[in-house]
Amino acid sequence: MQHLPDRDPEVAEIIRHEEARIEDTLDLIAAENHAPRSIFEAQGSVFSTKAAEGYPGNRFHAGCRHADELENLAISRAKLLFGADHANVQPHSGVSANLAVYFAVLDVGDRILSMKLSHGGHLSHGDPSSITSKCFNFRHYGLNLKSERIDYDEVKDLAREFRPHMIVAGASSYPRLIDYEKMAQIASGVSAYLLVDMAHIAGLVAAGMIPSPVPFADFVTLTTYKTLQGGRGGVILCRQDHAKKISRTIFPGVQGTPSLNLLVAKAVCFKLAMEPDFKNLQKKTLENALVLAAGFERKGYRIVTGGTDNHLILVDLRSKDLTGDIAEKTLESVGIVVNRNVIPGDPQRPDVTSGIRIGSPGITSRGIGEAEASQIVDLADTAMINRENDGVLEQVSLEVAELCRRFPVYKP
Ligand code: DSN
Repeated sequence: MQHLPDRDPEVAEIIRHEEARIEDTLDLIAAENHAPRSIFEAQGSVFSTKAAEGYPGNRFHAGCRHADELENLAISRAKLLFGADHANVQPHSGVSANLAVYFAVLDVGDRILSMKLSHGGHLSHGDPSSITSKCFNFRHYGLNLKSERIDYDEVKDLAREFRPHMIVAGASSYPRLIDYEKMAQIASGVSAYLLVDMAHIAGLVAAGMIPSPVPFADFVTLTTYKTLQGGRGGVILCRQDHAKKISRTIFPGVQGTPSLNLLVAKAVCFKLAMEPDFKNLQKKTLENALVLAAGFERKGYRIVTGGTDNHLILVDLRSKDLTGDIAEKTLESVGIVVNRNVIPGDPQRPDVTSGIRIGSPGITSRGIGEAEASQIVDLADTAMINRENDGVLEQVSLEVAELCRRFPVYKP
């Protein structure tokens, strides 16, 4: 920071504290990651103030020559990265992207079938607390409570009964792969559109580490700051025949001028995601997730679905007489950052929960490998079972701090 400390020391100080928090803690929040500095430079560029309503070649503000170049570049990179016919890179967020898809091809009151939030879905997939549920008529499929996996026969039966206009696949806390081909068959059987929300797993898909929904879905939405390791923002991928409707729904439908500074970061993120280092990072992200799952299982925790195929695990804490809220607070007190999370069929309230969700992207991005991931399990377990023992918690904090020092997020 060259200018902010003079102009606004108070805010500069808060930013410094956040930088220190990031360096000094282990980020195991599955929805987060550490972006390279080039992403922050892109986000903080002069594009921050440009108004550019519309699309390249057809703007409602003058002076958009470079904005057009930038957006065209981001679009072509997104299409290449994901093998998509069309990309809209303007959504401010994943929720904006999902809203735009719903409104592009559905009428208010139309029926949508999606995974329920308490089984791993997302707020914007029609949770009663989300505006999406006020506009559309949602019904939800859950997981089979025995296998804790999607029961495609149940989804098919529900689809036949409910006759949705759209089916949504994708989740924010589902540790397994989704069979997009099956979902597409179910959708096509009832003449419904298929939307896949791959916000969490976009980086793994981009690197070819797990199957892509793009060949099977009418629409794919994603965010760029999770496994994809870019800055904030959303993207919609779709078939060419839906492109015009999506464009109109994003602008002027649900957004005004795009956040061009975020769009610069998206362009950079797509380029970085095509490089061999990124592929390697995503591979290690999967490997670390497996180590975390096996480690917690060895310590006597139940892992929802018995393991993971992606970057996250859901740990059922009940065998340790623990709830998610207490585990989250205890772990944060020693520098391990996770979030409490409901598990399928959770008897606890959503603000208490019986589980924690743990993701491997953040630790992997700072260079942590399998040996240290295993050490993190030991440290987390020691903290949770000794949560009332200040001496043990102090010792765990010191070991977490040492790990953070050995694996800096941002090299000096
Ligand atoms: N979707 C939220 C999550 O998974 O935590 C954050 O974007």
